[in-house]
Amino acid sequence: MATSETIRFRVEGMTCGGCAAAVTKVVQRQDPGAEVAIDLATGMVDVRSAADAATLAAAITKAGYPAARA
Ligand SMILES: [Cu+2]
Repeated sequence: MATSETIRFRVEGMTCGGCAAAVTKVVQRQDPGAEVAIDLATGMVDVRSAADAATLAAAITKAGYPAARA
């Protein structure tokens, strides 16, 4: 298993706790053990996970929140 690392994403379109919860759920669908820290004010999302960064960004984007590695 790959080593967990913290990956930072800049995510657009998150406006409230519901959005943050949705993004968290999307990440944890990719990796149930992922730790997700979201700063709504800046749109920054830190994910501690062994999942692939590009895969996570694509999943978040597909859920309606355009995401790119920060
Ligand atoms: Cu919201």
